Amino acid sequence: MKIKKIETSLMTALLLLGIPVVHAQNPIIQTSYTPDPAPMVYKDRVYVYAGDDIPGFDFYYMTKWRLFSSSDMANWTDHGVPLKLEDFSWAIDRAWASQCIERNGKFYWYICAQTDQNNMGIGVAVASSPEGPFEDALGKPLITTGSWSNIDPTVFIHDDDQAYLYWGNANLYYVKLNKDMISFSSEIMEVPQSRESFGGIRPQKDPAKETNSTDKAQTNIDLFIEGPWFYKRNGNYYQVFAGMEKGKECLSYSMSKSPTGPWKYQGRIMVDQPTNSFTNHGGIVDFKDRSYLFYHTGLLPGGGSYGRSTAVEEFIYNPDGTIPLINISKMGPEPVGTVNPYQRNEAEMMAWAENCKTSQDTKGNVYVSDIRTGGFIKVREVDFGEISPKHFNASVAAGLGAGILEVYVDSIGGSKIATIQVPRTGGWDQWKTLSTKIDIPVTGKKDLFFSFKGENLTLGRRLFNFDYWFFEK
Ligand code: FUB
Repeated sequence: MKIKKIETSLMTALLLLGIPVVHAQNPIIQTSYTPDPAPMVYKDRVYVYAGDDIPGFDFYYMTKWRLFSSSDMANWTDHGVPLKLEDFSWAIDRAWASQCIERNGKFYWYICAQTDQNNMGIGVAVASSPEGPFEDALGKPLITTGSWSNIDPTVFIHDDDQAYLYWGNANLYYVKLNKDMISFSSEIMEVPQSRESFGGIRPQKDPAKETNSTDKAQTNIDLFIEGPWFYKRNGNYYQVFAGMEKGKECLSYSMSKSPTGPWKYQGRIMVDQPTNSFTNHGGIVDFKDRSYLFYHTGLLPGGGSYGRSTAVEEFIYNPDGTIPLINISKMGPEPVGTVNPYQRNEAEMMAWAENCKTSQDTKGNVYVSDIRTGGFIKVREVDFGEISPKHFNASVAAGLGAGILEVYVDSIGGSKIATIQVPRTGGWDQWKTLSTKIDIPVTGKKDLFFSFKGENLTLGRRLFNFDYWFFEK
């Protein structure tokens, strides 16, 4: 952790000196901790429903769920907190892993949380848009069997319209959901586990057949731990799950030719990686004809096992449908789209950010807040076209003056194309759209940097809030 802090302050120093710095894209969100990513492709965007870690605790005490989306896999828009524990009258703690799915224009977000009966339950919230507003569909848990295994729901709608909800920790369960997606008529089924189906068996389940723990450590047997991710692709059904690797979680998977098994263990997907986190939690989707693995690490500065962040890697399936071994990377995937600078773009759409956060007002509007000197936002693949814009506009709010918003292309320390001095606007929620001329013409596709500075005596203090930006020709 110390090394990371040094890296961060070195980066800030380089930026203040105007020296270009190359920034990684993983973890994909830098303004909050975002464990247990659950990607959902809807229309032309990937949505990532995630948890919210609070580093500093020594357990997964989590109170809300966050949402981000992207149309290009490089710039991620923060949609704030569409769901929190208080939205479920029966939930008392542990806002753990979740997944959202669309059916007939409604969005069903399956979550798990600690119930007032002091075990874990699975609930479902419903909305008419992927961004919410969501509300508890039932006013009670959908699954509540008095078990601590009721965590990590994963949902999938089969070609024949039958929806399946799988979940579990140690034991893996499923039900067939009714068409309303908020009830089920089938009994809860437990999926049998064996070496053949999930890589290993737990000693307490079948002690006679299991090796002892020493043998297990030596042979490094895999196990279904938690975090199932169920989907179908090209006639194959997949259960990706958090498995076991030398005392910490890896990502593993099993395949089947039917949605209910039998499952055949296929091996590990992400193993022996310096993730700086005990847990891992995977989700796989195809988007724009490419395949992506979402997972989490504790690699954001200040992070760790209780400060986990979403990361993503592109991969290519083997010809037989099996999944290759995937390593974590700092760079993440290449952009698969561009940003149009001539429309309103949210400031909270970013490929990388430092020394700023995001906040949400009472109407749900998300904006960039807590901006400090040395901070910046990077936006990738902004396509200015063949004719340079003439003006840059930014919607900002400041309770105190003296903030400066500089706009660079290529890198900070590259070409500075615009500068806005941000005055007091009358309050931190009093938005003003400020406009300035472009100093240096800019054309083609560029990475754009918003750099935050302050006049004298502003070091360390809040500079301004930033809601959206656009260029004009
Ligand atoms: O985030 C809390 C729990 O940690 C999740 O429910 C598990 O999958 C593990 O990631």
